[in-house]
Amino acid sequence: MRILSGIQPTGGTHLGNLIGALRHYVTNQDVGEAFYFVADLHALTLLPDPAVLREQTRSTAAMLLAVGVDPERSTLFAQSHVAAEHTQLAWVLQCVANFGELSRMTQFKDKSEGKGDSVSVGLFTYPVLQAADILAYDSDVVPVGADQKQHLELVRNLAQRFNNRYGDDLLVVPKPLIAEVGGRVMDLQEPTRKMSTSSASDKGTVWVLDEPATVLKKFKSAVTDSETEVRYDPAAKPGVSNLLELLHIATDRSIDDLAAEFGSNGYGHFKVATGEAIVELLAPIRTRYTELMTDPAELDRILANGADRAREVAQSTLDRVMATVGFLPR
Ligand code: AQP
Repeated sequence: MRILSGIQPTGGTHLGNLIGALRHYVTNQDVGEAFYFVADLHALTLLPDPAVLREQTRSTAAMLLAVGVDPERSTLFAQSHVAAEHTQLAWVLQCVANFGELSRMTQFKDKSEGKGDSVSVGLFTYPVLQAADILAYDSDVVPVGADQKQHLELVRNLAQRFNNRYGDDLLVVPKPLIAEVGGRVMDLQEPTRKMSTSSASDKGTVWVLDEPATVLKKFKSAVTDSETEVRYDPAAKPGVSNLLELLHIATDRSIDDLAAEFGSNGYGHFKVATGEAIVELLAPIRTRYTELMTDPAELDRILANGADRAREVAQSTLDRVMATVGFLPR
């Protein structure tokens, strides 16, 4: 079984990325052959400063390693190091995708809002490049957060359409792996919105590299509701339910147990306990990340090895696709 997923090197890694995606990268590397990449081609849609993009690509790779991705058991690479294969496959898939379905992608609608005609074509075709990233590796399973569900559905549709046109089983139709609990970590200040790199206020986003005191402060000021009962009910009590999910994940105790323990005594103690559990969860990751960042040459070496392995696999899929659609062999 092949497992593949990617993360953009944009603005730091937050608790949503860690809990919705990265921790599943680690557990899944024992389940099958895993490919994880830093999505720097995708990050270019925001046209970051070149030096910042380089720095964040390395630091995102260090974050994946710090969380527990093991380069001996997984292929870790930078997407741009396999850019030729990913973008050539993306071109073929762009010819299979249609304008209407891409226009319906909610992430595109959100991110292009207010930009009119100046919105970049890269932002529009982003999900097709994502399809190429996934299909190039014959991926069976893609661990992602719930926000990627619609994009994954598109990837499945494109693979099926390609197979219907050119022959069954040419492309593997992947399945998203979205955790029921923790698949959508909510903003601490606006618990009806997902925690996000681009949210308006930094107070609602917990960064993996935040100092412990900052993490605690963010949890203490988390928005809840006007009741006093700690109860799991995401629709009626989104703030409390988000904290309960986080505390459950950080402590491995059941949500029912935790709700019973904190009961109806208000939220103060509950918020502090959640903040402290998250501080504990993040501490070893921060330490390991700091160590890894002292040796950029080693990070580059790991990424170079990963790219060699990734290119081998992606090239073979690309060759198959190119021959299938009717291009002459060189
Ligand atoms: N709030 C979240 N809860 C659970 N999973 C999440 N992911 C993102 N936010 C949450 C998952 O993290 C992985 C990497 O996401 P990305 O490459 O899109 O990185 P990002 O730019 O940091 O993501 P954001 O925060 O969602 O940025 P914006 O909002 O600016 O686009 C993916 O698997 C994603 O599902």
